Parts: sequence; C-alpha cells; structure tokens
Amino acid sequence: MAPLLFKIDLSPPANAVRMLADIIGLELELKDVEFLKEEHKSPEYMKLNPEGVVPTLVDDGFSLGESHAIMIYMVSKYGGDKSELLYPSDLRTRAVVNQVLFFDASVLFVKNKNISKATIFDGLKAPTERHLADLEEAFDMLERFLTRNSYVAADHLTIADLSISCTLTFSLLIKELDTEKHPRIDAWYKKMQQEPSYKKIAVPGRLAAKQTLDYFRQKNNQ
Ligand SMILES: N[C@@H](CCC(=O)N[C@@H](CS)C(=O)NCC(=O)O)C(=O)O
Repeated sequence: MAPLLFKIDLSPPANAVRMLADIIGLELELKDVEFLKEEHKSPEYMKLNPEGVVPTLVDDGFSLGESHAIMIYMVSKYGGDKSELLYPSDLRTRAVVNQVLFFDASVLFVKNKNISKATIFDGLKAPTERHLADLEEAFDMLERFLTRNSYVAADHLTIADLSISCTLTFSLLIKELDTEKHPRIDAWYKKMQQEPSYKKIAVPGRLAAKQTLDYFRQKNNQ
C-alpha cells in the first residue's frame, strides 16, 4: 500500500517531501487537509502529528511529522540506488546535509512562517521592516552556504536542496532576491527551477501560496 501523505498545496515542507517521492519514484497517496476547518488541529490528526501541522506521513501504520525527518526516513527506506547521492552516507557529507536541513527548519522556514501566519491570522497588511530584514539575513546565510558547494550541501543535489528550494520559493513571494548581492542563490535557484520534480510540484505550490497571500493581503488592506 502506498504511504499516505497529509498535505496542502501551498506548504513548502509538504512539497519538499513530494519532490523527494517524485525523484525516487515512490507513489504516495495524497490527502488534502482542510485547513479552514482546522482539521489539522483535530484530536484524530494530532494523534498522527502532535504538532498539528502538515506534512504528516503514514507508512504501514507508522506516522511521522516534520518534513525533514520524513525525508530522511523516506530516502532511507525507499531511496534505492538514489539514496547515496540524495542523502550521502559519508559521515561529514551527511552532517552538512543535516546542517542545511536544520537551517531550513529552524531559520529560513520560521522567518517565512512568522510573516505568513501574521498575514493570514493577524491581519498584517504588509511585512514589517523587521520581517524583511530577517528574511534578508537568511538569504545572506544561504549565500554563504553556497560559497562552499554548487548545491546547498554538496556538489550535487541532496534532500537539503529540495527543502531549501521549496521554502525559498515561498520567501520570494514576500521579498525579491537581490541577484547582485546573492548571485550564488540566483544561479542555484535557476538550476533548481529546471528540475522536473520542481516543475511538477513546487511550481503549482507557488501558485497556491501566491493566491493565498494575495487574498489575505487584499483583505487586510480593505
Ligand atoms: N517544521 C515543520 C513545519 C510544518 C509547518 O509549519 N507546516 C505549516 C504549513 S506550511 C502548517 O501546517 N501550519 C499550520 C499551523 O502552524 O498551525 C516541517 O518541516 O514539517
């Protein structure tokens, strides 16, 4: 039976998991969570994911939240001969992939989420100077990661690129990239946009995210 993934289209972490499944040829059963009905805060859902967020994976009775943990599980169990490149077994290379996954989870994604939650739930009319400076700071960090390798954690695509590209796609709906200041991000992101899994999953995800942000921005400014 195909593993089940609870998701919404606009979610960068859900889309990173889906890009990985696409790359390794793993079929997922997809279930949209009804955010407006707060389905993700229901007792049934929170039994599967104590955080009450998407994505959540359910694989043969085993449930797991946190996209980065899901991706490590998925590539380790289902990655086959692609797993060595996507999540290298060399101790130090893997440590750097983990470092960038944690950077995504604890820095880049959080800065986005602060802005999107304030827009959707608190009537924020536009990102504050502080919000924008926070995002810029995260872009500076990412630019520095990219001085070490041509992809975010190695000289080839790893699962860290999937997470960062999906999160950055959302960031760029909030703040444009200054390509002169961040030429490495620009070059890497152009490569990521050519990835078939990015075109298939992150591009429609970006549209869903844009529609949601535009809707709330407009509503908050009425
Ligand atoms: N660190 C988590 C973040 C998950 C997350 O915050 N997902 C958002 C959607 S992109 C969500 O479900 N938000 C609902 C909420 O915070 O209540 C991951 O990587 O899975």
